[in-house]
Amino acid sequence: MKNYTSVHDVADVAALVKEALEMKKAPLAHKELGTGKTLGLIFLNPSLRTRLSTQKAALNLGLNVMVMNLDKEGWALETQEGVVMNGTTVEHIKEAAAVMGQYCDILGLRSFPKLQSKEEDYSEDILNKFIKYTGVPILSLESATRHPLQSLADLVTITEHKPEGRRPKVVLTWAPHVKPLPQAVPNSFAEWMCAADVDFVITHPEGYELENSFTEGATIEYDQEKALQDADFIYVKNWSSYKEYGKILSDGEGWMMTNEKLINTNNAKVMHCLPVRRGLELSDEILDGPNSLVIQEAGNRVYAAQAVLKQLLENSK
Ligand code: AN0
Ligand code: CP
Repeated sequence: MKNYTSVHDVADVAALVKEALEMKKAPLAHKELGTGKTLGLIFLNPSLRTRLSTQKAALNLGLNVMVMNLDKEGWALETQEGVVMNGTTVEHIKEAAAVMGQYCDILGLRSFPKLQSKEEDYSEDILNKFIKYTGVPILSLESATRHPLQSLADLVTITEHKPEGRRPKVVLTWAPHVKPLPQAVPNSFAEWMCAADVDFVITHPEGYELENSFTEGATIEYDQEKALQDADFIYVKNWSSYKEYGKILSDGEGWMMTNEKLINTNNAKVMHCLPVRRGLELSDEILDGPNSLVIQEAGNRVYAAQAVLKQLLENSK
């Protein structure tokens, strides 16, 4: 593995999940692997889980870690080619990324979409420029279109909790939100589920279809009640429209996940990447009740990151 930006960078998904589960059993088993090496974590957007779990994973592997909130603590970045920098941007991404590559052996980057232009966001311009100019392996901490560390932790969590002896049914269900959110988490979850040994259904109101390439192999069911029938896992997430790019199309009344909706499921476990809006995306009763896996899921972010960092370190030896 050279970079970790999507499921397509993973040669063997099942083996990576197994590696993460082994890390969970013995977190310090490879504590010499990162000795003398440095991981840089660059944030252009806020984070709680990704920031802390990736630091913890790195420390478990003996890596040094440096964290920078580039949006607040760095110079204003220019990302366009060939511009005269006589405006507000102070430093070009070409130099900034190349300089960070001088200090780090692996660089993690969080860079959300702006949700203004589909073409700009889906070109993954900032992520690709980091890959081009740093000269070191890049670890996505959520990019414009994907969140692969989250998706790996999600698959690890499903693997731990799945029923014995049959393929689990996993349902991704859209939920309401007050702010237009990226499609990165659902895109990424969908492409990982399509690569995993699960029956995968996506449900959302009309107009919230994800970009096709992420959902190939999934069943799309617009009726949430039908979709949830016999589910083993329900993955709740809001996203803004891809078609009418970055827009909120309706208030989504009736789409919040509640205990009542679990009745025709297989006593489904409920997941969410967090942060979650209580009483809007998910009811309090679910989050505080026995079917919620959200805390275990967030806990698994450490071992997902650790399995990926281990592979990046081994491949760069
Ligand atoms: C972000 C998103 O939906 O992509 C980060 C989730 C991990 N969520 C919010 O901005 C609330
Ligand atoms: N789930 C997740 O990535 O959370 P943070 O945005 O807090 O890192």
